[in-house]
Amino acid sequence: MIITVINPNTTWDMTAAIELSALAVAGPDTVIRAVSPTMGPASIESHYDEALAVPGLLAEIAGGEELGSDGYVIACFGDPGLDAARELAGGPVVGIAEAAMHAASFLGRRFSVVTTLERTVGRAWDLAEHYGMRRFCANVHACDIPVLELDTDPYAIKRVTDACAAALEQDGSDAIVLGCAGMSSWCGQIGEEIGAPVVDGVTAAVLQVQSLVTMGLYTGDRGEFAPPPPKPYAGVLSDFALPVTE
Ligand code: 2AL
Repeated sequence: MIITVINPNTTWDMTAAIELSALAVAGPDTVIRAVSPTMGPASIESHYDEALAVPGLLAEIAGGEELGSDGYVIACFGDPGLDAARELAGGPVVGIAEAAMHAASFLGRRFSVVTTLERTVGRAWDLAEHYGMRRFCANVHACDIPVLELDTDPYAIKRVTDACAAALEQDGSDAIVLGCAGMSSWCGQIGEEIGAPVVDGVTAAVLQVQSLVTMGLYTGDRGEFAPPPPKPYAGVLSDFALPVTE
């Protein structure tokens, strides 16, 4: 099967790291296509970034459909464009926040989320609420590192590890959810250091999509998630108008 893993920001170094995490867990019959949009923000850490990442992300879903992709992962912790992606894709689409929170709910009574900037905390809470995960979520903590500095600041892993250890302690939680795809490669190391389960959404989502595809499951398209009705789109979005079928 082909799983397209979309890093919805346009930083390809980050996409390459996400690809390695995905490959580390993908089954022998799974091909990982790790992609980034050709347009959009370099990182996603505001509502504005998130909104403007979605057109490029949806173009990648459309491209994946043309190539016969069996399922998709949206590899950004805000799960941008998830519902719209489900309208476009034939196969299942899973966001890393929803996959990580669901996985963490199996690991104890409550989990703590450790995200990047303080301003992303509200979005993580909104998603926990939206997914019915709020009762499992003890708290959401920021480590105050911008997304792109995760890769350039040599102390970033130490700061994130310390934030995870402090979150466990303060919240009395059983597990940690990493709140950014850019933290994916640190998951095992942080888990060893803090002595608690640490969930990375990239691997959780890849395995979730792989399971759904293996089970022959896909987004139901009889109602809300049916293909969007075709109509003209104006201006720079004119290419996003869906063709009239039949
Ligand atoms: C993210 C993420 O996963 N990718 C990105 O660009 N921003 N998440 C975050 N909490 O900042």
